[in-house]
Amino acid sequence: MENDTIAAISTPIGGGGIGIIKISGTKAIPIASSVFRRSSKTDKFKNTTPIIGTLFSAPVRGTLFSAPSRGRKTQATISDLRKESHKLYHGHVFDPESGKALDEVLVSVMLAPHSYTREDVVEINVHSGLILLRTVLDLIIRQGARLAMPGEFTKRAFISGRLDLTQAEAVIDIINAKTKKALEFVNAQAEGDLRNCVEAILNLLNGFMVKIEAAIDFPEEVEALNLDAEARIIENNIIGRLNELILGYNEGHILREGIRIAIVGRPNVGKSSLMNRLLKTDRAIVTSVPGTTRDIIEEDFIISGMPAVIADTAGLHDTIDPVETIGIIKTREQIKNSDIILFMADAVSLFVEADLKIYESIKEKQIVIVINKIDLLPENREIILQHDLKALPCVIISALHNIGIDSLKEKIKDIFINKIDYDSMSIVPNLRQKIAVEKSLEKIVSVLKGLKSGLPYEMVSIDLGEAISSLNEVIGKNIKADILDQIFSQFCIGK
Ligand SMILES: Nc1nc2c(ncn2[C@@H]2O[C@H](COP(=O)(O)OP(=O)(O)OP(=O)(O)O)[C@@H](O)[C@H]2O)c(=O)[nH]1
Ligand SMILES: [Mg+2]
Repeated sequence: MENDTIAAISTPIGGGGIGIIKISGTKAIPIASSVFRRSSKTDKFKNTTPIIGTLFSAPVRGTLFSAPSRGRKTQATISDLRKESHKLYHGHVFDPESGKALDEVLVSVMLAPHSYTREDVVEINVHSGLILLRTVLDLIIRQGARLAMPGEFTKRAFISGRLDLTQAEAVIDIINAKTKKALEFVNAQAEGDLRNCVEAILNLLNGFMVKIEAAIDFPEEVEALNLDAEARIIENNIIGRLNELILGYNEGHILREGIRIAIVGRPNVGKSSLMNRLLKTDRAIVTSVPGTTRDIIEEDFIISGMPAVIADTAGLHDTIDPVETIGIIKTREQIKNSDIILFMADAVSLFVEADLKIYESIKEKQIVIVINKIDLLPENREIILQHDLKALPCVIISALHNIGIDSLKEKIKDIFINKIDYDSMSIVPNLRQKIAVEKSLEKIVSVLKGLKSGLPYEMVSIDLGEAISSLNEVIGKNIKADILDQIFSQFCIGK
């Protein structure tokens, strides 16, 4: 385990009452004590005291680069801060080189192993403000701490065994939760629901592995091992549970990450204009030249209170232009990963041969037909769609003149709500976990097939081993270092 001491600003940058600098590691307490002068009278704040109330009910005495005024202050010693875990101390942070106080602060101390990282942790609550926070952080770094990498505190919590990987990942999801329901799921995950489910499955698979290995080592005992009955237990208990987890992802990811919407259609029908209208900004370039958008433009936004990710795409048509061709390949990829396709056409030409070709390639997806440029049609002109398209939800708009945009939002909201079956959702894995569960399921199906077809037990045990190792990956057992780095790099610095 890495044992250098790390530090970071743990609160968001920007205006606010308090900013927190977190330090974790063996040198956390020596570093904190070297820059902290305790108030002699008011050193007994317990961690049950509301921090905001305490910090702001006390008059602010020392401010940035000014000397503290009244009250006796003594530099904290290491043994002072080590006396008791989970205790708050009041005083001032000062620069040991100049002796000048930087701010009036509250310092909380959590001693190993009773902390988030299971190391000694010190949190310095300063008055918020970017310059002050950076100045204090620089000071801490000068005293021997290293700037923490994104997610490094949580990574240490994982490495020390305080959290399993599903719980560590739930931490990032709690921070990023976009809906109340998503927060419920990830809180359940932080409590260990996914880990418990996966561990129960792993217990059964590990037990099965023991029997398969016994069958390899003691062929004369194969009958007594009754592997057929064991295989039936696996088939009846595990396949269904793994499928439920996969379904949980498919339904729940909308709540976690937002519904994924792609605007798709021929060049020049007004896709980028609609994107800009929905985002209420000029995000995408709009021109009258067909083929303006070459790359996918993706943005998060809230649509009728629901989280969404919307993508403007390159117009689909036959082209030999190499740049456009790459854009079209990317559009096809985007379509695959989208929950709703806004299939756009021009009200004047409506759906021509080229549109119908596009339709053939997206018809398996959830489509909303969007007829744009209605302003170019004389009033009361009827719009008649081809047979197949008639059955699809359809909205008539003018992206340019802001007509019909609210109806389109309502339609998307209806689809969003219908897509979510709250009652059937219990555990909602993330994409990484779902992929590992899928791999495991595939291998378990091979195991069962192998047993039925009389495959040698050595071969069956290879598939079973892979099924077990994929599930271990979900909870972070024996996981490769590069995968861990990739997971924790998605965190913000300071968590
Ligand atoms: N009259 C009218 N013109 C529109 C409307 N929406 C877009 N346009 C115009 O149509 C042209 C193309 O618009 P874009 O939004 O760039 O179309 P696009 O589908 O993104 O085009 P590509 O990126 O080339 O695929 C521009 O001149 C827009 O001003 C509309 O509702 N009415
Ligand atoms: Mg465009």
